[in-house]
Amino acid sequence: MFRKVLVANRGEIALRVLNACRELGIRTVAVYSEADRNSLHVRFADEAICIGPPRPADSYLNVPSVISAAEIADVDAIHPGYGLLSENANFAEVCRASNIKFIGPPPEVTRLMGEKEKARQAMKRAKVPILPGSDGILATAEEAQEAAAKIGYPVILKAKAGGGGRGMRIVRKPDDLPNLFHAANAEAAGAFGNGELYMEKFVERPRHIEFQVLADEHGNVVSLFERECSIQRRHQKLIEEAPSLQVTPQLREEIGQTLCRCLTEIGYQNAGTVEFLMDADRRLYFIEMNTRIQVEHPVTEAITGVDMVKAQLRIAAGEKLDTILPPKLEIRGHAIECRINAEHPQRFTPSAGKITAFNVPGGNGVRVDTAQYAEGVVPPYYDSLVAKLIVHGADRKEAMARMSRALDQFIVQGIDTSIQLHQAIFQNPAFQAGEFDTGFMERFLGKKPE
Ligand code: MV4
Repeated sequence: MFRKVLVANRGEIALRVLNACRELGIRTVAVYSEADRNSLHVRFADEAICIGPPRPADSYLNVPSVISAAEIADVDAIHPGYGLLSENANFAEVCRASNIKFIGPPPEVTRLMGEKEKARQAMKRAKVPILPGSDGILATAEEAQEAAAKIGYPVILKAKAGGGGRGMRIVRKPDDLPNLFHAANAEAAGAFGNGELYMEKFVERPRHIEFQVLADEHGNVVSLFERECSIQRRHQKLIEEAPSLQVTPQLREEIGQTLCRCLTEIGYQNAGTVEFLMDADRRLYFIEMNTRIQVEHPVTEAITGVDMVKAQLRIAAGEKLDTILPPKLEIRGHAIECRINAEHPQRFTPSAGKITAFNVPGGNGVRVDTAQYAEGVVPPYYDSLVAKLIVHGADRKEAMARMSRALDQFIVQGIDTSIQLHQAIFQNPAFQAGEFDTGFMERFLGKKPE
């Protein structure tokens, strides 16, 4: 096992990784920006190194600064958490060149999955279901029109380098295609430095369902089942749950097995998430893969009992999955996560400032992952996530009741948060019945007064 690990992140995920290291007997090194001097990840690490000014580009995203800290502290490995450098293949390559183990997949695999059209073709070859779409990159609007005629409208243009919904355009008729092609191309070029586009059949009102996988460095891959992530606003997830009510045991088994085969073939390693869209016929189609630990991993931890961050560390140290995981993985009960963001309840603008009162709920089946505390400060430079509230119950009904009571007991004063929004969602009959898709929040917010 590693002797010493550097955590290249901040906030709740930095604490989450530090905790896993501590429990495995690994020494820890935190890095922090000038805005995070008083953060808990600095306090709870064995060592902490300041790596620069508050802006992420000047500190947490600065590869030479992070690598210098790792070399000065003489660590064996770096855990990138989520966001920041976690899906940066160049960073993983620099780690490799510096003889520091990057806790994640090999850079070649990260790069493949970052090129969405290539990832799609790789999945197709391995018989993972994909949507009808273009055969590779579309060079011109004319080529796009030909592809759309074959696929059938509506179609969606997506950026090869994309993610997060940027550089995407829905096209409903041939006449609209040229303008939308050029708009998507320009947006993608601006956002990713690469304007290349591909096309898929557009799924109306899809559900967003993702499969969690773990892969060791000996060719073994397991599926830790799915999460339902349709409750989102502007591509930011708000609530995640597992299992999905829409996925039958047969479909879960089928997709899980296909993914294990496919990811072994690709040479995947460590934790990963495979995103699917579910259409009205409850069929699943691959859209993209995330090559990192995700924000919502605790939902999977709750239903499987697997500590995924410890698993990541043990995999990266060379252990085999059969020594890490229980002999048989099974779904136990139902889990839900609410992301508590520091934001204005109506305008959704970030709400930075000092937290004056902070009460975290607890009790049976309740988990809170946060790096915040009373008198703590939410700086304006970073992600607005202040806490994750995760509940686990025998079934969805118990988990829902548990979440409602835990939200009532979660007190954050001094800044605005999304707690009231979550309370309102849990009162909604469609949400309670599990009847929702990725358009739920738009309809929900549209209906409300103000
Ligand atoms: C789609 C789609 C419908 N049809 N692809 C949005 C972000 C990117 N990761 C994929 N996205 C979508 N791709 C086809 N062929 C609808 C979306 C989409 C969406 C997907 C998942 C979660 C929320 C979403 C919100 C709007 C659109």
